Amino acid sequence: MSILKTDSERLKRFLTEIAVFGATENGGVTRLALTDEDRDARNQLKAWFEEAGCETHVDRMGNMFFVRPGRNRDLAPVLTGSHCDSQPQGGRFDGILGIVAGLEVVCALNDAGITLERDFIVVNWTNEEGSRFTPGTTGSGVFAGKLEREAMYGLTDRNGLTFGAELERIGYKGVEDFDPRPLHANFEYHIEQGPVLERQGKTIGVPKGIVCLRWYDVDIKGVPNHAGPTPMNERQDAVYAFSKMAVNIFEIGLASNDVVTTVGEVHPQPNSRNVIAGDVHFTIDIRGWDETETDRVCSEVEEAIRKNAEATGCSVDIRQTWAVERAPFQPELVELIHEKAGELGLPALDMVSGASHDTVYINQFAPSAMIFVPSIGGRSHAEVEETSWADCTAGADTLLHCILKTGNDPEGVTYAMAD
Ligand code: HGY
Ligand code: MN
Ligand code: MN
Repeated sequence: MSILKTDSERLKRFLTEIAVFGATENGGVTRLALTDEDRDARNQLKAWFEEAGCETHVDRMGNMFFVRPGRNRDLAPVLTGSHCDSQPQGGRFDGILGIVAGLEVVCALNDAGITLERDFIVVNWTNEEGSRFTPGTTGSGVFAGKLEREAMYGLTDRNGLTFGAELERIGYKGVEDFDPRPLHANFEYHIEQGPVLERQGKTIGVPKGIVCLRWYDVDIKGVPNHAGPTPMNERQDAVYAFSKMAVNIFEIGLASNDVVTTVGEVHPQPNSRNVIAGDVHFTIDIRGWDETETDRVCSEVEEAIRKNAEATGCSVDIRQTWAVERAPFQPELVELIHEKAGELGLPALDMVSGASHDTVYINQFAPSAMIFVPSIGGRSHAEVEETSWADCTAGADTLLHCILKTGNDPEGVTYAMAD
């Protein structure tokens, strides 16, 4: 008997049609959390899942749970899902692939007339990216009890709009506390967002976990002055101070064989070509698999910032605004992904996830693992982000078989939490 497969044309249609919401002229998407584009994509997902026979639950963080009923609804459900929001000028696959592949699994099971033993839930987690409202993985973080809902409602974007008001405005501030826990197993399917699978010629990535992460917000204060008459040796130039800090931050990351350091946002004030900047606000993203080395790098970065501020006559305020511990995945589920990829004839590779995902929090209350597929050129968080349709389907087939197995686990089968 041939092995059950997903429908690649239907998956391609889902991905292509959902990419319309926030589409950019260069083939990417800008679908920031809680914008009209996010709302429209959410509405489309809801319509598709309900057409496929799923129940929809929206919790108070706007997390959307699409439930495909199983035979025995008292058993702990199996979960998949990811996020619908994107980066500005982001890619058409990051996050959304995991949700529409979950939809395709629902449809493939429907086509095959299969009712799983357990409920199967596909989730759209709110604000994974953290670009418009910081921190990221807000929906999953509140659900995991690691972020405080009222504090998240108070987050503001650059225009002073709050998370809570925007969630209400788009109509996704749910009133119920839908909570399907305990969960039997969670698989998040996602593009790799790096170069490893493509360089190694592998189709399925099987991360052992997600790196730990530290986010900083830094404010430099210099003295704003005229770009002309002010003598060079009398300047307290916040952009000059920032530039020296940014070089150090990059080089500290370069020197570490595990940790990466990124300055993503830079906001000089008044940002005028003939004014010496008085203020610079910038952000730092630091990640590594080894928590001790990551924290050592954080200390070295903080020290370099202070040293450069002093050397340029500026003051500086350094705040660590987010920290997430490393998420090791459930070894039996990691093994299951390898087993299912093998049955499908798909070459698989053990790796670490350098990108963070909602599973960094889901992993704290459900046995979890992730399925990766290659990013062409290793590019992501950019409009050129691309994964071949064949690889998108290969990952969806792997997800289908992981859900088929765990969704039919009889009562009494359990997976210990990863330690
Ligand atoms: O930043 C991340 O790693 C995720 O893609 N938001
Ligand atoms: Mn993502
Ligand atoms: Mn992302």
